[in-house]
Amino acid sequence: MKFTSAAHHEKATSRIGLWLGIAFLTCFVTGLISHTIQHPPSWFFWPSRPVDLYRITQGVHVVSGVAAIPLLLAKLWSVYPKLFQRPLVRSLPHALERGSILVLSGAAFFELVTGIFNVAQNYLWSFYFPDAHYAVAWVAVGSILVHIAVKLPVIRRALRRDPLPDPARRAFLRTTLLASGAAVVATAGVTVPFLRDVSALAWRSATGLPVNRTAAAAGVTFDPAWTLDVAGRMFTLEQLAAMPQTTADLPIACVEGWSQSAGWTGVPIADLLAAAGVQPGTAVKVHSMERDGLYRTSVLPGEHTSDPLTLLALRCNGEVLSMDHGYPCRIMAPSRPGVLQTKWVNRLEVL
Ligand SMILES: Nc1nc2c(c(=O)[nH]1)N[C@H]1C(S)=C(S)[C@@H](COP(=O)(O)O)O[C@H]1N2
Ligand SMILES: [Mo]
Repeated sequence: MKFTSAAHHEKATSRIGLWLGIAFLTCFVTGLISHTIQHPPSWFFWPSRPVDLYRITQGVHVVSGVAAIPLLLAKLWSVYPKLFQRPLVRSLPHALERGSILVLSGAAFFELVTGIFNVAQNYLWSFYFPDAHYAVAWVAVGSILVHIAVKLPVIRRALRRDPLPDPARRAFLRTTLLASGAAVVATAGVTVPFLRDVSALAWRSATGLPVNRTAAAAGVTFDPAWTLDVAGRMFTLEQLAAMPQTTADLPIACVEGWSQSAGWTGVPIADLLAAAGVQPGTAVKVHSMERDGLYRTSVLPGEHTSDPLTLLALRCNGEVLSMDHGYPCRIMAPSRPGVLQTKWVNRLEVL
């Protein structure tokens, strides 16, 4: 392709840059939400309703990240001749501009590639994904801001409407949007129910409710002597099953991208805490039978323990829980990341 072609026009570049900026900002904000729910500072508040709230923010995170990949490729394609222009550095602003593009492209690639591999549950690296993905997100956003600041005059000129857009340029923009849309449709089925059948890459949720970490992988086995410790009071499985049960459609929304709803039945945590003499709305730490493993415990904030749909679930879709889904009981709370829906629970500790 010649460097003078439609793709390399500054208007095309700026238009794609604008879309890419919107996709990245959306991805960044929803990513921050996800990170903060999992590492909540004291001021943080996350509502337990609507039930699908976290499922939606995390779905938007994954979908906007996927949409950004073709946009990033098109953007790089549309500017690449410039990347080889000599001299490499002309002035301080020029050096800043070049440096920011280098950091920006590197960080953006890192985020999108690690994100996709995380969705595929394919960990080809040795670093801890959430920390690295979170840290590099700030680098990406910082360099985007520098890039926009440096390019503002060009962007302003370029984004002004022109009366007669050139057809080749429009075709390039259209192709870029189509590629982005196709990437979304191919993957969004992992989280958007009505796209499940058309998404080629939605293999995680193809058959029934996916399992993340099987009982075997977690080293958890059935223990006939199991009891549940609620703030020092013990409950047997028979006692739990004899308490009034609530059934609700609640999603598991995994940070790895998939989400799926099921009918969960169990004892509301609020009732359990009341039965153990604990004040309603108290935060509790949930412990599981898992010995090690990053997700063997989680914290249920007061907002969640007082919600009548926050369940200690004993059944899924009418059946007793399978070992892999957390037998004898697990947390199923509305608007909560999958990693915090702790399985194989044996203790609720008041915080
Ligand atoms: N004890 C324990 N609970 C856990 C996990 C775990 O590793 N250990 N994984 C979590 C993750 S990441 C998800 S997405 C959900 C998946 O639940 P499922 O396997 O029943 O679909 O369980 C959560 N509960
Ligand atoms: Mo998960």
